[in-house]
Amino acid sequence: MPVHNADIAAAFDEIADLLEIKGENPFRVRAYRNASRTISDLGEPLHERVERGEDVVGIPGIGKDLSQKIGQMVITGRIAQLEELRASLPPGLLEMLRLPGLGPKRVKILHDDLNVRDLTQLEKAAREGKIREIKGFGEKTEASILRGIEMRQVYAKRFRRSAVAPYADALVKHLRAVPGVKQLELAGSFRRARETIGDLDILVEAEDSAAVMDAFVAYDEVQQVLAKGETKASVVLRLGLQVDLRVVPRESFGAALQYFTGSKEHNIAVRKLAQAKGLKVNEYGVMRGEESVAGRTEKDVYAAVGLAWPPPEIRENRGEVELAATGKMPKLIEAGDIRGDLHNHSTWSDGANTIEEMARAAQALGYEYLAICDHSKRLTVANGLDAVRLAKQMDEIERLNKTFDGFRILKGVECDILEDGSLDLEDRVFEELDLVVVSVHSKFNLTREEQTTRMQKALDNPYTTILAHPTGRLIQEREPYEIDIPRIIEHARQRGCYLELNANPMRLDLNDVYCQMAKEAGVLISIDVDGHQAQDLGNISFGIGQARRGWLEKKSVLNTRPLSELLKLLAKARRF
Ligand code: DGT
Ligand code: CA
Ligand code: CA
Ligand code: ZN
Repeated sequence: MPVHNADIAAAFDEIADLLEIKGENPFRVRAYRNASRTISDLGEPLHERVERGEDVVGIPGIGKDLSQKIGQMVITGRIAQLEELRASLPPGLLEMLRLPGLGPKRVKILHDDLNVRDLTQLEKAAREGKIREIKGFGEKTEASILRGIEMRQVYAKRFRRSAVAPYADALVKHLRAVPGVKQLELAGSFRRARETIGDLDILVEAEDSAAVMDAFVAYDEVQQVLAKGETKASVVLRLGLQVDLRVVPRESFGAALQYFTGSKEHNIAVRKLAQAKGLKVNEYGVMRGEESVAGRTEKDVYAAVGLAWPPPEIRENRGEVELAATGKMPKLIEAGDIRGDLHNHSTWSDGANTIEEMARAAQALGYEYLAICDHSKRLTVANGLDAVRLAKQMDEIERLNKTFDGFRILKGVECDILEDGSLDLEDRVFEELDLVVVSVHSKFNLTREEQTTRMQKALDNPYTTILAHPTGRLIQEREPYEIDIPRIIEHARQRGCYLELNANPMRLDLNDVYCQMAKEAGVLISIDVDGHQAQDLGNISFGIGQARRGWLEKKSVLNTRPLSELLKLLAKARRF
């Protein structure tokens, strides 16, 4: 795995944070921050330069010292100075740094003024009302620190789906290779495509159960074996994730898969229905008295209870059992239904690839279109575009479009929503664009009423096409801001514009429940990766998983439309 520019940038940012906590020379701190920004904006992968034996001195802001550190990082994957810095500070301070709203400056003050060295001491100080006494902190900060600590403890129990997925794939491959394995399925929340995973559940049918158990506990990534029996074992992987494995007989495989896929609430509803018919459903089969009437496949199990087969993603007891009883099921959207992506960045703002590279990558996926929506000027940290640069970018897109066949780059912008709900660029700038994506990147702590009104006002702009990442949450890192999404959905319906399901696996915003709500209201959803590099286009699978959990069908999604139809729908969202 090569070291990406983003990794180097992150390392430099961390060095800057740690130096700042230590109270080092602010110019030195700034040098690392600037270098980090330069590197993330750089089109060219630095590891290639280093591998060619070239020097990186000469890139603005990268002198001899930083250049050496880049070389070290590319070759060894680490920077010695960063590791020394980490070791020289109480590890608790680094945890404090990760709380929302606590930057290095504030962590340093807390450490110096209150001698707080970790989250436990920080929580104690907050509970004792000591933090509000510090100049510049106040009651609101104190409360938000307490809330942040509380959420950390909640987050620690679960993993983001995207963090689990590569481990799940590798483990599945390892187990499938065990001789005698007939069937293998991932069950539980992972199969239901939940955005976070508590533990991973695996079901296997095998000729030789002992061989599967042995291979499982001997797996490379296993850190600890919690239990190992004849047909059941549990381990903890190095990343801290628990995995439960069960070997089940062929005639029960479907029943076990149904049972261990869950959700618990779904299963309870299914069992209740079965009971009314004099049947019992358990992990071994569907039983009438002592006799098993189904169990080999999941479809058989549902059919025996009089239900259509519900896709795993909607098994949350949100209406699917009642609907399945009528023999119907929604035809959920699939990855192949997506015809293009409507929210992507390029080297013009904070993306790592050029417009052309992004477009070629999209075309290679079989897409018909890709919208370039770089940030607007207020986002200076992301090198946001003003009217002049946006006009130049449009020229480039027109020039590039002449070189493509059967594929179109759409002209867009991700325009910042200002505090009062107005947009960061003047309306006339939007005139020539195909679409205007709007989103919030600041003022997350407004009241619910203020935030909702702000967003409504942004939707009211006659050029607004899509509201991106509407709740601003970062899974396992930042809670959504206070906002009344049902009201936003209703407003989007009246206004005739669209809402995004951001497919970045950190965001998945809108969430499943809100997607379902939007579908019922008839508001089209745009599923977009918000790509900052070509490989991000692959994140669409996470978006599809969440969309399916939200009951979305092909027709509920804007970017399943062929280009000609899409252009009509984009134009239709304009109001003047
Ligand atoms: P997770 O691991 O927290 O992300 O969520 P799940 O849904 O994977 O839950 P898990 O691993 O505890 O159990 C997997 C499935 O097995 C669950 O969705 C339903 C079923 N199951 C487990 N324990 C029970 C139980 O006590 N009662 C019922 N009805 N089902 C259970
Ligand atoms: Ca589980
Ligand atoms: Ca489990
Ligand atoms: Zn974006």
